[in-house]
Amino acid sequence: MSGPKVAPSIAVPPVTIRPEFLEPAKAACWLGWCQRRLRWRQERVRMFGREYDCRRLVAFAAEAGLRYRYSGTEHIGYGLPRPLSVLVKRVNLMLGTVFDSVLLTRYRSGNDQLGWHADGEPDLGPEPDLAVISLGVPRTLAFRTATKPRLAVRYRLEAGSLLHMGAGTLSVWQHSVPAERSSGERISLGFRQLRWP
Ligand SMILES: O=C(O)CCC(=O)C(=O)O
Repeated sequence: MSGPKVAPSIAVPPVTIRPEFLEPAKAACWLGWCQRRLRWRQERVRMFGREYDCRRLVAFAAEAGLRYRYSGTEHIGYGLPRPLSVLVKRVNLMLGTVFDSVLLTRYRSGNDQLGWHADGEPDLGPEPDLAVISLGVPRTLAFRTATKPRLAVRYRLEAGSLLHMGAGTLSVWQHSVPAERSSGERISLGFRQLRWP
């Protein structure tokens, strides 16, 4: 005899998306501001005994004195530029978060990409939150469970959208931005909390 039937659940990451957090004209202004006003850095990765340029550029801004370390890279905060600090406050107000830093990732074309990761660095605390504003051309943000059997979900992120990976997402789900056939540029602003009480 078989037991009671349980309806299969569709597991998806606890992610919320606000598609027009920034209206289109504002998102375009932000794209220009980020391109012109930030200091973009080429990171390097070591694989099989050789060093390569990562297929993306990054920029970092945080409240003074904050430090963010991952995969051999260290970023130090020297204060948030005023427009970014206003944006951080707006995101915090909307999401009830206490983000104090932004790691920006610049995908110069569809050839630039970001591999699977879960932002598990100790500087982000025990249960990190992460929110992402997208600017420029749409790109896919892919999620998969860290353990097998793997579940996978993909979101197409348009300019101006705000995606929030709520608490618990990063401990179960990895994410990536796969390469694709597209020629335009995308910049993502990844909001993080580095100061812990
Ligand atoms: O570019 C994106 O949308 C993802 C950024 C990201 O994965 C991160 O900041 O950890």
